Amino acid sequence: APAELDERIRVAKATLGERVVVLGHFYQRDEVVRHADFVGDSFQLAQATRSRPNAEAIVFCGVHFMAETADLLSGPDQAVILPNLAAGCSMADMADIDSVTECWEQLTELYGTEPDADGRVPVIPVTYMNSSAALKGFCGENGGIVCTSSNAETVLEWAFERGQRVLFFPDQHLGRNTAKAMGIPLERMPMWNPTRPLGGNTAPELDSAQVILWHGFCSVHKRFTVDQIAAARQTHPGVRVIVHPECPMPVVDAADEYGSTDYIRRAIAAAPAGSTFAIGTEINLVQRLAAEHPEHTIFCLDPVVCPCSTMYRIHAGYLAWVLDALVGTAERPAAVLNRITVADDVADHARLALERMLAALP
Ligand code: CIZ
Repeated sequence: APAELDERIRVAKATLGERVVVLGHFYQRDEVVRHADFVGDSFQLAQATRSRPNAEAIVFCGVHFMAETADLLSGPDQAVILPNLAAGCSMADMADIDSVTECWEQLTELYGTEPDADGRVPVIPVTYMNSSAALKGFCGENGGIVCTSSNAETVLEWAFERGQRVLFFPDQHLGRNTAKAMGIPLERMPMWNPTRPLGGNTAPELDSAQVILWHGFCSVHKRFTVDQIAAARQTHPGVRVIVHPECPMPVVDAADEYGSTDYIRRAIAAAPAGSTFAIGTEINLVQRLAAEHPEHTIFCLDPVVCPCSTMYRIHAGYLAWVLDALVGTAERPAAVLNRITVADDVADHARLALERMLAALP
């Protein structure tokens, strides 16, 4: 029963005290978020691990790549726990290390490895935070960098100072929307076609490419449409439409603004009371924002509920289970369940790519 689970979580957390920290992503269910010591986006949460260096266990209520990033940034003696190992990210899974390596080899064959007269290498790999540690490691090892939805433009500027072009993965929409906002024409951002045989990507558009996009997408954000925006404007004249940059380009173009989860939160918090917002992002977050801001009218652009189904795989039962295990009982010794670790050889390179991102920020 929900009340029982709530109580189990409270008791376990109180017993463990400072030994545990619970992190909750913005897209998590309310019954999970209410127990979080920190709530935030993936990167804010990974950084939050550093503010509790004495916690032996970090329970990450989010998805797999986020727990990996927390493991990269936390101390060596801290165990990062993902309450349900089935909580993955379908977008992150759309770029695997083997396919990206194969693409990289083909691009190297096509463009060579020699820097141009300004010292810029042929291609810089850029991975969105929503990717496996292996891909972050790939970027670290190959002169590349990580970005989040709030710093993608700054990171691409960093990349263009060092490279003639960028290979951007896994999210095509974040890559396209960001490159477009930087003035790069659409014909100079072709999509890599992983299904063509070797050499099949030597299409003319690759000759003039500035950003080579991967085919990944977020199954939640790709649901938003231009028609939904038109309907919101009709039913709520004066509505402010804000969408996430993981939405398709026509949707971003039709919105008033676009930005990361954190941008959306700050925009709503700064608006004069009585504002109306139609938001194109995950429903749990939109509903929470609506509850936190009764002074505004806030609704989700998609009238059919669009939760992040993999984030939903963490529910209060899993949280209670991993916390109870950390406490242990007289019969059952304390145990760390569902620990997420990144192998040392990958971790060093992945940290390098994350550090480059931090160094690139103003
Ligand atoms: O980075 C995150 O946590 C996600 C999924 C989106 C965002 O904009 O914060």
